[in-house]
Amino acid sequence: MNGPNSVSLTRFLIEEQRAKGKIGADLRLLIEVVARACKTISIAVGKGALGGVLGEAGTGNVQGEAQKKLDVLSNDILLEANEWGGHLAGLASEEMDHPHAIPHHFPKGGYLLVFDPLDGSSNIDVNVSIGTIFSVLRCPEGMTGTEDEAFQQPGTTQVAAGYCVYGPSTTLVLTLGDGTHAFTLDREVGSFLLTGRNLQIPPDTKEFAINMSNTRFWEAPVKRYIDELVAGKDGPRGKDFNMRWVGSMVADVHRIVTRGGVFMYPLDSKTAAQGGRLRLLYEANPMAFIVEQAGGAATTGRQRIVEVKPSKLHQRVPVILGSRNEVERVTGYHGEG
Ligand code: P6P
Repeated sequence: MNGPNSVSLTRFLIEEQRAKGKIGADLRLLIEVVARACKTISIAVGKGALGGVLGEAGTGNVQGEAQKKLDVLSNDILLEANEWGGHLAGLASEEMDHPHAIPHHFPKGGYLLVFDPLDGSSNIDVNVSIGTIFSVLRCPEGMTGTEDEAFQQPGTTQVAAGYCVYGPSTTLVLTLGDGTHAFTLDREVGSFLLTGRNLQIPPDTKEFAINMSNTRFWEAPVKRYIDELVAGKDGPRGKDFNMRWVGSMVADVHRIVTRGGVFMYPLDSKTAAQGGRLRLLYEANPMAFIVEQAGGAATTGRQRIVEVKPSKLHQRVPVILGSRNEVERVTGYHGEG
């Protein structure tokens, strides 16, 4: 609860700035504005069928996916929250074909915000956890922040990344490049309070997350790895494993950041033509930054996700992330061919 020893997100950011001088006023404002937008989204999500925001919006996005009303609403909330502050040069989103320019009557800043406003949309109408994922970049010299190319930076250049999971509690997980930290929304006060400092993902696990219905499409190294997990204690791993698949990356990653595990949406013959299923700039890169800062690992199966050089704004990549020893094992299998 919000007591004398509770640390709000604002206090955390100010104390980090005082101690390490790494969070200037613009970045602090950016994080606080995004957090405030997530509170607004949490309220809209929480209304469910009573809010008149479930179901399809009747529009489609650049991914060729039908947009849910909450997808569009969440996107608008994040745009409106971030336009006036003077901290951004531009914004990009899963729901927009190209970057959104800061309106001329507002000042511009040096950061770029790229986000998936509401990930896991297929779960919205069935009351399963969903979330917002965001990544903060610097606008490259000589660019305005409205070009696709301004956002096409490898994940190693991220200044900050986070997600907000709208579940039984609303929890913001954030990295500014110095550890991964969790803040839970105190709904009575309306503040995010620090509930986890320097989260550490256990290097080993007995829990894996993958959509098993894609088994027939997997590459051999993934098939080998999953077969070994399913073989359990009678197989080469000598221990039993458990499986979870929420169908909402934010929920699966939050479980892994909280108690360990490995999450996989690997390259398969179904998604090979697009390069994978999940989007690099606003799903894979922020989650990889968060996971690595919590001691985990994140690869495409063939390289660190954050070292992929983007060539398109909505580029897709394979994703294997979580407990380091498991990610290294399955990545090693890829290296063996
Ligand atoms: P599938 C949600 O649409 C998403 O982008 C991720 O959040 C989730 O992990 C994945 O797709 C689920 O994909 O193929 O299992 O429906």
